Amino acid sequence: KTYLAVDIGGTKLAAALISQGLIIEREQISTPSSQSPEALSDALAALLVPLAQKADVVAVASTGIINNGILHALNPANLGGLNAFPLQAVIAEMTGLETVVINDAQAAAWAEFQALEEQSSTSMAFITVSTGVGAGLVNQGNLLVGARGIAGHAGHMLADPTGPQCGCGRIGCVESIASGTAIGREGEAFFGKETTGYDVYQQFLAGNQDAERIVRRSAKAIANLIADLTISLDLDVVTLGGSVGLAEGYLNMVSEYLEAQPAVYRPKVIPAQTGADAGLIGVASWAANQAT
Ligand code: BMX
Ligand code: ZN
Repeated sequence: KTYLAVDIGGTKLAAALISQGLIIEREQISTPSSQSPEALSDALAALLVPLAQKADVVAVASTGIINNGILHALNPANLGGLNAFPLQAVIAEMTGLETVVINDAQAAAWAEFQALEEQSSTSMAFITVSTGVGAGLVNQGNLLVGARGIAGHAGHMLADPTGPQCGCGRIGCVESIASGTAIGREGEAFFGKETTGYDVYQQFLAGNQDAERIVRRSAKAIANLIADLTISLDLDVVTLGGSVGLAEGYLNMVSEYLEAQPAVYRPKVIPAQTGADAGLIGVASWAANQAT
């Protein structure tokens, strides 16, 4: 079968035709900045309708909680304010094809798991530190999706009860402290309005101490998240991805904070292997697995 894989993120919409696990054609557009349901539908139609003619099944990985095919943003700020969208029905209607949908980090986790040398009964978490903090969990070879699609939203576990309010409404989530968005917001006090996470990271690499404090706070929260997931899920390995997760020196800093924990909290931590197409490849492979 040929899969039309789709990745819906806060900044880009990507689509690819995938056959036998290989990408044969790939297209990408920006996520419309006005995140009205109509703008998203129109952008998806422009991207997907031409490719759908060459596909048998549509497999979608999207940011947000995917509950029975409906996208609910946990943190609507990551999607320009959009908080509910009937993703599966809209795409099935516009393509005329069977359509399956899971969360983007869940999909990427599945791709990362396939890329591991040792699989069978391995337990793995993939953590992405980017616009938000997402995670996907594989428990002894099985991807955890959850009855409501929530499984793996570990970016919303508690990092600091005195921390900022997260876009999800809770106080002190990991995402509110560690994400690229959070790093940028913290940086505004030192580097001016509209400072991005990227800007702060560059300042950190250039030796600025305020930037270093902000980046370290993020890395420490991710190290604690890894420890918490390891003690609850008996993890063998954690793969770290996302633009912040893969930034120069970040993984080393996370490892440094993990080293301070007792051994039982420390899994093997490696950089994500599958790169920018993890969501696309992972969701196509997951859809193929569902069918068998
Ligand atoms: C947020 C949440 C997750 C997502 C994660 C990473 C929304 C819209 N998204 O925690 O579902 O997996 O961000 O998303 O609530 P990314 O876009 O940063 O990769
Ligand atoms: Zn939150």
